Amino acid sequence: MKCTLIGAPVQIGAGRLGCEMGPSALRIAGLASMLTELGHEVGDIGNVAPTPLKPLLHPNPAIHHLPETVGWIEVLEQAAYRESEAAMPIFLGGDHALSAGTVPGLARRAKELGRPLFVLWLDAHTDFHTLDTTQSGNLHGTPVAYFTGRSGFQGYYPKLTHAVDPANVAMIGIRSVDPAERAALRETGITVHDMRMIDEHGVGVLLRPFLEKVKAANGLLHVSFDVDFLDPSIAPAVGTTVPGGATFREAHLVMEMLHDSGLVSSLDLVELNPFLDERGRTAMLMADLTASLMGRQVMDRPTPDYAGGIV
Ligand code: EXY
Ligand code: MN
Ligand code: MN
Ligand code: MN
Repeated sequence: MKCTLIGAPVQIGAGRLGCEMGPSALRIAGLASMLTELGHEVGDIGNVAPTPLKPLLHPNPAIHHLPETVGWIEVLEQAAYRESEAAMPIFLGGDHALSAGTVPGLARRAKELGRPLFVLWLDAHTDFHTLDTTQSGNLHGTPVAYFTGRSGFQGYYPKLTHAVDPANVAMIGIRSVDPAERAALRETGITVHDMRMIDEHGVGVLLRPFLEKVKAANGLLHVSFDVDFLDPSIAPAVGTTVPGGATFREAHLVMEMLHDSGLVSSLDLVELNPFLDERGRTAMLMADLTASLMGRQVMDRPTPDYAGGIV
């Protein structure tokens, strides 16, 4: 499959700096060569830059970096629409505010193809705040609210011409939701599988019906993968860690099932903060999980360096 890496070094949506280094860390982790070894034709357009800043001021005093965030959303909506014409776009983040750009651009492409866009949100958080409800003012907590058409963004974020139907969104890994988000989520058809559900039923049982729904609708599936979906013990390089996340095998099972479904048409890899990593192990895990998404089988995994220990 043809896929294109698109660097999106957005960091001002997060509460702490560092995601700007995410695209480089994912490239250094060897993502492109891992995908090439799987037989994919991998392109890399480098990093995009935000469109020129507009003077924007929102009454919520907590909000910061609104003009720059809007600049990223605009450029990423254009990039997602453009790059999805001939290849599978893989966005290298950058914080999760970038998905406020990628998802609408992909929804525009899907509309042109006459197919609905579905979104699988792998995250500890629901990212369902509006500009009025966010208390942290960190705009990486808003993308799902924006691209599913919640009010409160008009006049600030770009006009949403292609929204995603909330019924086409499923979230897995949720374990940190603010009261305003919880109240709003109840009003929508978004499927939320929190970690309790995963513990009780297993991630495979929860993911399968969603994949069947996408297939039945002849949909395109966008996967938005936030590092903090994973348990902090295996993925420390993220600024919003929440204990009790997905294990190594739960995460790989999700990716293996997604590959087998043949439904995935685009991917965001977000919230990697290399400043918080330990010798690049989180970046390498994200690349490893992407390889599973792109077809690497468990039986084909490289043998660990057993000789690296005491002989
Ligand atoms: N809900 C909290 C807030 O709005 O600040 C935490 C958001 C974390 C968002 C990260 C990207 O997933
Ligand atoms: Mn900030
Ligand atoms: Mn997120
Ligand atoms: Mn998160």
